[in-house]
Amino acid sequence: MNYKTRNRSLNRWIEEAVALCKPERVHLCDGSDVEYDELARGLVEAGKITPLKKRPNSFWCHSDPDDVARVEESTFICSEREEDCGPTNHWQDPKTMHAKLNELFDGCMQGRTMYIVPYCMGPVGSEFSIVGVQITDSVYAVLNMKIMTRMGKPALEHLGEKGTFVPGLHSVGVPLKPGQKDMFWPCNLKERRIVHFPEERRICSFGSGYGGNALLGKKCLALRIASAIGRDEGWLAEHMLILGITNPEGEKKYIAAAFPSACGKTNLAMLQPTLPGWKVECVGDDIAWIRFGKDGRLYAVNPENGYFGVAPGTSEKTNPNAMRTIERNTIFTNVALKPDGDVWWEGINGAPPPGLISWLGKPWTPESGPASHPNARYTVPSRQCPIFDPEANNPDGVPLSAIIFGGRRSSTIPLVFESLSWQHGVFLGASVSSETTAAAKGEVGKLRHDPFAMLPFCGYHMGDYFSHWLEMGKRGKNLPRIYYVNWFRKGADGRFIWPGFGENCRVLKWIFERTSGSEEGKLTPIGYVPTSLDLSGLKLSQEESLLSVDKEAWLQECEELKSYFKLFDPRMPKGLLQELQQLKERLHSS
Ligand code: SAT
Ligand code: MN
Repeated sequence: MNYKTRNRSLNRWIEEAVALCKPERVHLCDGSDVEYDELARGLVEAGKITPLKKRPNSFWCHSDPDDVARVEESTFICSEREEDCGPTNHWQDPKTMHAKLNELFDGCMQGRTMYIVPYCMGPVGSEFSIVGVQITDSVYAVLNMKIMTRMGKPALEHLGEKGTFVPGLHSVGVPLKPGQKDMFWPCNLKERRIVHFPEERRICSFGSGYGGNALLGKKCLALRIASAIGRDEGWLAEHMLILGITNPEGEKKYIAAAFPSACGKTNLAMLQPTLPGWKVECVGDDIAWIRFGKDGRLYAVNPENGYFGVAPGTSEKTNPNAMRTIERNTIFTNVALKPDGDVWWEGINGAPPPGLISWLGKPWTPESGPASHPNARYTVPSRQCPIFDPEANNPDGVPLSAIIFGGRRSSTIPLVFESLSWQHGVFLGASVSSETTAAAKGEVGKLRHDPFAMLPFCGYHMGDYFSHWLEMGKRGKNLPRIYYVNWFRKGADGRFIWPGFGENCRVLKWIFERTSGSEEGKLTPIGYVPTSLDLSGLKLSQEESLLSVDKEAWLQECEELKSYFKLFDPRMPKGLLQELQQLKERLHSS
C-alpha cells in the first residue's frame, strides 16, 4: 500500500483521511487504462456493471432507485459567515458541520478500499488549471472521474511538490463488517450531504454515489468552489457550454451559453446545423471558466475532459454527434438494457423493444413506468465527439464573441433577443427562470428562478455574484454581446413553436452576424429582436408568436423579478435594479 506522492501536504491529508475513514486498503490511482480496465473488471465480477456486447469497452449499470440525481436540499455552502452564503444556498456553521462530518466519516470505509484520485480540471500544464484530489470508496466514482477529468499521474505531475489542491472527501457511507455482503449500490440516503467550505476550498460528500453528488470535479469543484476562487481572483466559473461556429465563408467565432441542467446544453454544444455551409464544433457541454486574455477579450476554457450527458431524448434526430460519441468507451447509468446487449432509452428511436431490462434492473413492462430514468446519464470522453473542437485543449481558452442565457419557458420569452449593454446582459442572466427538470430531486416542470443557470452551483452570495459580473464588464475590451434564447415557447395550441435542435443554428447564425455588425435587429423594450431571422425551408405554424413581445406579460415578469430581487437585499447591485426600472419604463412607453 504505497500511496506516498511527491506533495507533502497531499500526503498529510491522505494520512488524516486514512486515520479517519479506516479503510481496509488504500489505492493511489495512476489514471492508466490498465487501472480502469482492472477496476471495471472487478465491478463486472461483482455483478454491479454489465459489459455491453454492442459497444466496445462500455458498461450498463443502475443505481439505487433513490440515488438518481443531485440533492439540492442536502447541498451546503459552509462559509465562515452565514451572510456570505446568501439566501439561495443552504448554510451551516463550518465548525458544527466539520464536527458532524468527522462523526460520519469516522470508520466509514471499513472493509472497503479507499481510492485516492488526483485530477486536473483544465488542460494539464495550463496555469489556469486547478488540481483536485478526491478520496473515495466508490469504484463507480473512480471510473467516472477517469472519464470526466485528467486523472492520475498527469494531475500529480501538474501538482508537483509544492502545488495546492482542492481536497474532496467522498464516501458512500456504508462501512462493511468482516464477511458482510455489500449493498448493490451502496449509499446512505439518511445521512446524504454534499458540503462545500469555500474559504478552505474543501469539499466533503457523504452518502450518495450518483452524478454531481459523487463526481466531485464537476459541480462541487469546477462550479461551487471555482466560482468562489473566481470571485477572489477576477474570473468566472460558469454553468455554460462552449461552441465554435464557422460560417460558409470560413470565419469562426466562439459562443458560451448557460442553461439550467437538462435543458439541452449538450444538444446545442454538438449541434448539426441544418443551414448549408455552417459548422458547429464542441469545446464543452456543461462548464466554462472565463478569464481575460492579454488582449482584454474574454477567453473560455472547458475544465472537464468528458461529458456526463442526459440519455433520454438523445437520438439520431436530436443529437447525432452525441450518438457517435457514445458508441464506445461509455458508462451508461440508469438507462434500460436490451436483450442483445445494447442500451435503450425513451426517445432513442420508437417504441420500447421486447425483452428490456428497466433502469431498476427488472424486466420492463408498460405498467412499470419509463424504462430509463429521466435523469439517466452517459459518461464518455469528450475527445470522442466527432465535432470536438481543435482548440478545446488550448490552455489559454477560446475567445468569446457572444454569451447566451436561456431557460425552459412555455410563454413570454421570445426565441431570441439581444441585450442593450453589458449591464443589461447581466440583468438578463440574473432574470433567468426555467421549468424544473429531472436533473435535481424534486417536482418537474415547476417554474423557478435560476439566475445564470447557477442557482444550485454558486458557491457564495448570489448578490455578490451579480456584482462580480458587473465588475468584469468594467475591465474588459471588446466584450462578448449577451443574448437570451428560449427554444421552449408554446403557441396557443399548447405545442412548441420552434422545432429546436439542428434548427437552432438559425438563431446562432443571427447572433454570429449581429456580432459582426452585419445583421439587422429591431429595438423593442426588452432588447433587439431579429428582423430577418433565416427561416428558409421551415414551416412554422405559429410564426407570429416566435418573436413577439407581450407588454402585459412582460410587465408581470417585471413585478415578479422585483419581488425576487428583494431576496438579495442588501447585496443586490443597484445597476440591476436600475435595469429593471428602465425595462418597466420602456414597456410603459411602448
Ligand atoms: O449535477 S450533475 O452532474 O449530476 C448533472 C447536472 O445537474 O447538470
Ligand atoms: Mn450541468
